Amino acid sequence: MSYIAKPSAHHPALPRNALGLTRRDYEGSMSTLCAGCGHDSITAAIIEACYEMDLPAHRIAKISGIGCSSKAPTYFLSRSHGFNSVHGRMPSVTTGANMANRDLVYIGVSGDGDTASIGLGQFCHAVRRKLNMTYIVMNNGCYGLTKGQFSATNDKNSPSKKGEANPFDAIDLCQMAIQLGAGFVARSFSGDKRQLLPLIQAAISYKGFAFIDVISPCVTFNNHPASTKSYEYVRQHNMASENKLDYVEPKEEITTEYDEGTSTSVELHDGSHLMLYKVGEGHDPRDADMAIHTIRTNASKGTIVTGLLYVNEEQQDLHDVLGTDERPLNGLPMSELCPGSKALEGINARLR
Ligand SMILES: Cc1ncc(C[n+]2csc(CCOP(=O)(O)OP(=O)(O)O)c2C)c(N)n1
Ligand code: SF4
Repeated sequence: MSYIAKPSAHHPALPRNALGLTRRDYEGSMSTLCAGCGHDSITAAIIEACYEMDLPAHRIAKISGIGCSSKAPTYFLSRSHGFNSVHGRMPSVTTGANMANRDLVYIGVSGDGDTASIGLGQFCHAVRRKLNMTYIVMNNGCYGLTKGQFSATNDKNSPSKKGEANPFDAIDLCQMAIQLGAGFVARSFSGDKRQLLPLIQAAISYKGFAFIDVISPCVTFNNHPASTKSYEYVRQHNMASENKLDYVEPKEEITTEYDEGTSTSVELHDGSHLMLYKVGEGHDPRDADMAIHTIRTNASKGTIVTGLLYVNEEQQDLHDVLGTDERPLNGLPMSELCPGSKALEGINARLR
């Protein structure tokens, strides 16, 4: 309940990570979302990921738009920088923050309404600019906050709770992200923490644009048996339910315990690895065409492919592309930021 504050005291014997912090230190306020909302499970996975990666909370910036999903950052990482922006504008706010301070870890949280409708243009440009961020869409196929209207990711054959038909084809954000040049594209399910956790960890380690579309059922407006974004449907049609993913930090020894030909190891920019066990039959996540083909052929059979769909191990991020200074802009001294009136006169003279 929203009026119940979380107790600040916690058991002294709680396990601690390398920074001496407990999981509680990575939490936020008490959730005000409906009990059973998939978004809360994603919040739990983000908390676990940051705790396990020993991330200092003050080096993280969490940014969102508007929606139940965009409220979620309030419920994790209360010690981090946070900005709850305007509907669909999370990508541009994140771009500005990232340009000013490239040293922070950026976690963007959005909804399918926030990203696939009002924020679609912003999403496209963040992808093509290869912004170094983790972009998580909490995808429930509806506008939860405004009482369950269809969103643009709702499947055509998936009716509303009252049986109203959806006349439009869905936008598949993963396909779109791959086509626009995202370097890391994954799909998961809020009810599959075992899969979601290593994907979030790998996305945070990835340098460049990392996108995770998480099917996250809205228990209040879109969790009826006919909905393709319901717990029941996703559990029955999730192609990766037998798969296993492991995130291996750079400092840990990389061990292999899989059969040749059924798994692969993806190296991320910081030297960490994402170990993939049986990701579909013969699916190579380095092949963008194969990733799109896999998503499309399975979608036509009503199957949702989850796991790491595509990764570009060589991707440059926006700062590499623009050749910006290695140091964050907000750390440069005034003498470098302001070259002086002589330099300005030179620039003005060139424009005359
Ligand atoms: C400019 C603007 N237009 C419309 C709205 C109304 N509005 C608030 S949230 C929302 C959609 C939320 O859906 P989604 O992003 O999928 O998040 P969910 O609530 O389902 O998690 C809309 C249309 C708004 N807040 N601002
Ligand atoms: S309305 Fe739906 S999306 Fe919003 S909190 Fe409730 S269950 Fe979650």
